[in-house]
Amino acid sequence: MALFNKTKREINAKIVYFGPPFAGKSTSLKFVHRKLKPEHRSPLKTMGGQRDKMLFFDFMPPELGDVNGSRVRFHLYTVQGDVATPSTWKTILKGADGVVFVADSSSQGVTASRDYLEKLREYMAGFEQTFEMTPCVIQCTKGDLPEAALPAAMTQALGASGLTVLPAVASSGEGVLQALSAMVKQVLARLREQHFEDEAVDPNAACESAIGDERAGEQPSSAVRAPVAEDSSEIGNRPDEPALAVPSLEISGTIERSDDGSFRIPLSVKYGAHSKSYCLSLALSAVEE
Ligand SMILES: Nc1nc2c(ncn2[C@@H]2O[C@H](COP(=O)(O)OP(=O)(O)OP(=O)(O)O)[C@@H](O)[C@H]2O)c(=O)[nH]1
Ligand SMILES: [Mg+2]
Repeated sequence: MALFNKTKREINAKIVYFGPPFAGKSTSLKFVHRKLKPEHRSPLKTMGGQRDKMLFFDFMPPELGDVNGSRVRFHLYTVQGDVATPSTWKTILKGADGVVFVADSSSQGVTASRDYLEKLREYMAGFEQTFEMTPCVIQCTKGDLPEAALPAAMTQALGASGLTVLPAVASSGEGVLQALSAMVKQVLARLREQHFEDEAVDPNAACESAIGDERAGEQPSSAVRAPVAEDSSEIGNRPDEPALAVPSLEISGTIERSDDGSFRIPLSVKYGAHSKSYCLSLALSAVEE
């Protein structure tokens, strides 16, 4: 769910690139990063160990305009590596405002893509989310390979009718920005329904206008947020709150260890007169010195 930073008048929306191993998730994310003007995006960052390495950055093209007086920053995430565990994916997917499902449309990739779309539905159901609530755009990669399935065939094979299904070649970048643009458009439509009813923005401008010279050097930009709790959008988003109230955070119970080895830390977030409970899942992996 989008986070609203009232002080900065910024809406932070999270988009996750999800899909089967080797479908082209990392290639797509890196392509988007290269194509954005450096002044509009953060550096590309990685976090985590050998197994579940997260790849992420954020961007905020000025041409997108205001949403009810606030600017929208999009945070893009994926997990790198074919061994990402369900708990890693669930952590990343939690609180997502949209998912770009990177499907592999090569003849060997269709079955895995169908299975992973099913997994995605399952994970989202665990957060009580559906594709009606959290939009999903399907980017069919490897369209350059012989015998690759066309989007219509992928829609049928994946059981994805009702979703936007677009062709792409991640390795050349063809179709990658179009898929992101469709995603951004759907996320903005949801934001508008949820919180912001009278903004006038051009969602198509979000990606296209931010395309820059990929040879340009990186500029420092704003911090990238970590994956956020599912309904943290409520924090600081109430019209009756004083603008300068500062949220406080405390551990509200006993830290437990889950079956998958991660730690579950119960947290209480207080904001003005409001209080909300969260659970932080923390997976630790050793870093070789
Ligand atoms: N021909 C072709 N190759 C692609 C395409 N997209 C990705 N690849 C290649 O497929 C391989 C896997 O791409 P990645 O971007 O690493 O895939 P991924 O989904 O991030 O994979 P994991 O992180 O391992 O799950 C790389 O060798 C890419 O160059 C495409 O559209 N066409
Ligand atoms: Mg990858």
